[in-house]
Amino acid sequence: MSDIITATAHTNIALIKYWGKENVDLNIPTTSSLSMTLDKFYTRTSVEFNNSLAQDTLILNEKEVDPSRVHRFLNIFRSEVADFGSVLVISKNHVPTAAGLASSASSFAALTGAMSGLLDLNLMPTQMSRYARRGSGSASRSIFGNFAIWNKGEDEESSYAESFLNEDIELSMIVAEVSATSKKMSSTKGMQLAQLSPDYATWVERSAVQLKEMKAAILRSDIERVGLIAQENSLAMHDLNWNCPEPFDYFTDKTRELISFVDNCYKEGLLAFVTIDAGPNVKIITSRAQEKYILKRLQDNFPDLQFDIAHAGPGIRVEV
Ligand code: 2P0
Repeated sequence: MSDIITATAHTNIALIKYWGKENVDLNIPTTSSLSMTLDKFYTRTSVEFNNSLAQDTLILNEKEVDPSRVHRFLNIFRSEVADFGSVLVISKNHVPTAAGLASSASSFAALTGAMSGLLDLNLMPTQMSRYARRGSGSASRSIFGNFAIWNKGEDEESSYAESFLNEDIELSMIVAEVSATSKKMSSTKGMQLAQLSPDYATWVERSAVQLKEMKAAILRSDIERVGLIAQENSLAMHDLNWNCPEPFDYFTDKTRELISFVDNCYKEGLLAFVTIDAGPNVKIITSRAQEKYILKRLQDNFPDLQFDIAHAGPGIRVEV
C-alpha cells in the first residue's frame, strides 16, 4: 500500500438528467440518467492517512475548507471496510466552480478512486460507481469515460452507472459561463422541491422514453436527435422547478438570451441545442464540424461571456 494515492476524475454533463431521489440517504434516483464525460474539466485528488490530524481534513484548491461532507463520505468506508484514522484529502478542481459549473461529480468520483487505492480495494468500476453515488449522485457517472448510464436500480446494490458507449461521437459541448445573480439552490434541495411538482410523475414517465430514444441516437451518432432530446429533457426539468409549490429558478436573463439565440441558430439550419443544469450556465450541444462557427457566433453576440469547448473525455484514473 502506498502512502499517498492520487486519482483524477472528469466532470460529466447529463443528456438525460437525474432530478429526484427515491432514497435521499443512499442517493437512489427516481430515474435513470445518461451523460457525457468531458475532457476539459476535472478534479485531481490525493489522500493519505495522517494520524497527527484530529479529524479528516480537506484542502480544496490550496485552502482548508469544511470537511463535513467528505467526513460523512469517508465514514461509509470506515463502516464497510476498515475503521481507519484521520485522512488528509488534497483536492484541486480544474472546473470553473465560481461560475457554477458543478464539481461534485468529478470531486466524489476522484475521492472514491483515491480511497479505493489507499485501502487497496481493487474495486470493479461499477462498485466504484456505487461508492461515488453515495457522495453525490452524478459522481456515479464520472467513473466512466465518453457515455455512461446510471441505471436507477432500487437499492444500494443495484443503483450504479456503467459505460454505455466508450467512443467519441464527434459531439461538442460549448460551455457558456454565466455568473449567477440569484440566490443559489443546491441540487440536493432543488430536486426535493421539484419532486413536489404536479408534473413530476409525467417527467419521470417521459424520461424513460427519452432515455431509450437517446441511446439509439447516440449509437447512430445522430447529433441532431441527441441535441433535441437533451434539450427537451433539460427544459422540462426546469419547468418542474417553476411549477412546484415553492417555485425557484436557476436561469438568469443571460441564460434566457442564450436559449433563444441557440434556438434561432437551429432555425437557421445549424446544429445547436441547449442543456442546463442546476445553475445559470448553458451548455450548447453541437457537432465537431460546426463548433468553431457556432463559437464565433456566440462570441460575437455575447462578448462579455467566457466560452469553453469540451469533447468526450476519459474515465477515472488512479495513479499507482
Ligand atoms: C445531472 N444534476 O443529472 C443533474 C441535472 C444537476 C442537474 O446531478 O444530491 O450534485 O449530490 O446527489 O449529483 C447535480 O446533482 O446531487 C446533478 P446529489 P448532484 O447531472
